[in-house]
Amino acid sequence: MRDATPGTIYLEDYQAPPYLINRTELHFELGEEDTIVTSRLHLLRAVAEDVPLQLHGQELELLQVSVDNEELAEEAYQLTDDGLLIHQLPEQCVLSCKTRIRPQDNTSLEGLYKSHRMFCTQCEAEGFRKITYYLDRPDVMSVFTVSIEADAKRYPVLLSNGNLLETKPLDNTRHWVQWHDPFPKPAYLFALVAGDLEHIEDSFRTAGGRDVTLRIYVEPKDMGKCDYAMDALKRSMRWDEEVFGREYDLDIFNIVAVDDFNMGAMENKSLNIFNSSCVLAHPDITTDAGYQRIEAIVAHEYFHNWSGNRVTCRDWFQLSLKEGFTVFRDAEFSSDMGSRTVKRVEDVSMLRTAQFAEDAGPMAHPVRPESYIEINNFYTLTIYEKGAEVVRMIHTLLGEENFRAGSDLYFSRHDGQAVTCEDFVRAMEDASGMDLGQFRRWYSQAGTPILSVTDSYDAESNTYTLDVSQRCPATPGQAQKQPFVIPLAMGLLGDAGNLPLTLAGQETDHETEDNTHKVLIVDQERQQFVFDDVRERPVPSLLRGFSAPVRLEYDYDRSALCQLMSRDDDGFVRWDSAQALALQVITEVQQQLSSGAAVVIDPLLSGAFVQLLEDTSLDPAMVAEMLALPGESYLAEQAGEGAADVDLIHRARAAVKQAIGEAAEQVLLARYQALSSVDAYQPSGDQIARRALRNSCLDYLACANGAHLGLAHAQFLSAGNMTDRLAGLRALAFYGAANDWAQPLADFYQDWRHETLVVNQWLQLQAAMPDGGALDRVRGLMEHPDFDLRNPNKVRALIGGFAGQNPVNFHRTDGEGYRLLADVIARLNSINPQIASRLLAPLTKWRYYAGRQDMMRGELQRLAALPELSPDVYEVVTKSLQ
Ligand code: 0A1
Ligand code: ZN
Repeated sequence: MRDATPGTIYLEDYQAPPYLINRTELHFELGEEDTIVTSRLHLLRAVAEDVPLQLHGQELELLQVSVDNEELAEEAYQLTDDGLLIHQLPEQCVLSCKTRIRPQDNTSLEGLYKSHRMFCTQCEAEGFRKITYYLDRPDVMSVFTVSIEADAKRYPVLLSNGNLLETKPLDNTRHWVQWHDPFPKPAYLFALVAGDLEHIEDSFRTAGGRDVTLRIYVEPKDMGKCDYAMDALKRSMRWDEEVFGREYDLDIFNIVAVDDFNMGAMENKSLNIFNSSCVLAHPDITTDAGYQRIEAIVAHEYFHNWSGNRVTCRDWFQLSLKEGFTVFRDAEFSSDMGSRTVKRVEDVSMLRTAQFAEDAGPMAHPVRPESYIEINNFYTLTIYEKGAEVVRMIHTLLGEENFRAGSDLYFSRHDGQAVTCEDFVRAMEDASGMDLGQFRRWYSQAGTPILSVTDSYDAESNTYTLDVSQRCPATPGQAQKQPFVIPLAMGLLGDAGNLPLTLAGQETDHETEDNTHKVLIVDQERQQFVFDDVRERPVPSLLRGFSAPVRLEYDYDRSALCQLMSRDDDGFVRWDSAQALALQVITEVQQQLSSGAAVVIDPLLSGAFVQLLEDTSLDPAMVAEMLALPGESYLAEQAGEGAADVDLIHRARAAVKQAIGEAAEQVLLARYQALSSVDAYQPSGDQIARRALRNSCLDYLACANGAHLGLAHAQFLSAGNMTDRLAGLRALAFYGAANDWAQPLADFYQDWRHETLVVNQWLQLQAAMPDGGALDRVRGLMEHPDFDLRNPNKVRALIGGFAGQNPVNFHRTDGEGYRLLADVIARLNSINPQIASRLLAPLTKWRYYAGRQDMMRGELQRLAALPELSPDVYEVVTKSLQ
């Protein structure tokens, strides 16, 4: 917490570090009252002139400081607000600091802290400075040797990065271990864990023949929930060898699960630390979505070993260098493990709902930001997901082979270095010979470009013309934008299927297998593409596979959407057309409701959905995705600033859903019955797909007709896995009355109260229920013995669930929803600023909500006026009010 206004840090001010730390030796004496950390930093001055050394440090008590074993007199150093300043150091020396910290009081969960009885660390981005004085910046890479001593009974397991060198009992009740990591790394990848943990063990032989010991450490209560993550880890290791040529580089790889963790997981070198919700799995407690998330996150953290650890970031402005690339890698992995189209649809759906909103809001920033106040606020969907889209576009532009060559060059050229996004792009250019000059604007310009397409057909000359233009709305600090390079993947749909494509002035390439698919390069404000030899007026299939993160504008009529939905070659376009059709129908119903006109729901939509349901040759997972109506927050975003009416959106969407449920009742029932399964639960693609469609049928049925709540109840009672049990409970909770859900919710809690992760799902479901009692229920649950403001998972489930997934109650017209959120943020500001700041997101969208803007702004102003605002909350609140 700082009193002064937090300052802004700029990319253009970057300077290389004046000192290097070749070796770092750390000794930890872990205790219940305090923990003593002794460091020995082998320093080397990197500049000619004698500059003072400014080490970062926060919330540390300095006990002793010495240079080359000589204790420093007090006048030789200076403690500053955020660190330690030392003058007149020799060019090369060993600086030693002894500091005292109190991990048990550290509620920010950054640095060294306690989760239950376990000690653990989270150092990214700047947590290491809460452990000891250090050059806590990613371009200072050092070889770490770490010794830990602790009570042997309480903390039998003592872990850090790299290889275990030695362990010994001490002559009291304590024991001692030493770890050594041969790979130089920045401090943000340091990790330490101490606790009474158990583990499962497996091994993996790398392509090069190295045997790697794999372990997953958990609290004893969680021992039965590690197998799936271990399996996912081995599959990730093999996949990275096969697809990216990346092998693991040490003899040991550890994962530890902790219950108190700010994010999903952390890629510390050879000691990944996971939020328990992202690693522990069992059919009794984990849903299918949970299994898929675990697989993706295990892979993501493992892939960081190369994209992040071996090659790291020069500074935090380059965060997307490791995150965008690694998200691209984990998405490719998940696509290869399951259905590529379904994975793409899930990712795009999230990107368009949440990242587009971020890019249109007050916190919008480029994939490579130019300034920040608090770096923790920049672990965003833009850095991660849009960053991955940028890498995906490079992949599309270069093609598979060149992309792989670029990746190989990047890793070999920069192994052991801390580099920039520019270095990544240059490696891609050098390996492919392609000029990505203009493409670089994706890194520097914020905002979602709008790609506007019109077309014309000339039956005389058999030519079809696409007129394409691009523009990008202003974002904070960037009023004008230059044109982007937008790969526009497309095809043309004719009566009998996709048509062959011949671009005017270009030779037809008869050699290529697929001449019905093209990637047009849009790189100017306006461009025209003329196709020859088009024998009929086609329906354009645009932005196939979501080939660029843009908003596409093309005036499709409903029959064209139905054609694309049922017949286009591209699975993404089929899904997107269903979304567009549903969006048109829901928007029309909104207009009818607000004008008082009779509500007429276009039967074209239910007809198209019936067709989908009747076609048993389709992948059930894809059908489930296509049946999912656009979410309420997506609809609000589509309405535009000042135009989103939450209640109207809710009513219109519900009416459309009900109409579909009624029109498709018979086929919904038939598929619901036919998709039931007696097989033992497996998180396999096939089973997950069947459950997804079956539960989507249940959702429509329960929504359309109270008589079907019995199905939901029966499923809730008889389900043999958490996916089906929760889907039954959710249908009761969303579409039933209190006497339908009160008892099942109470029973669910009784049955699962011993499983924290299930209790969190129980909290989340109750927070998201749209009934009028939601606000009071959430208030009540905040007093529940199982709720804890210090545990980020619980806060995310209950408070995040309410503000993010319950629009009608969060946006209550009396403003009480906003007040509840702001009150929680005010309390969390001093407990855990990172989580407090993340919870602000729904309030930052105040510009969209008709009739609510003043109330939402009012809460932001109330927060802005609080004394001792953390930099995290300060940054988001002030930028949102600008
Ligand atoms: N680098 C991790 C995520 C992570 C980021 C920040 C954290 O604390 C501020 C913690 C974890 C990843 O991408 O998985
Ligand atoms: Zn990551």
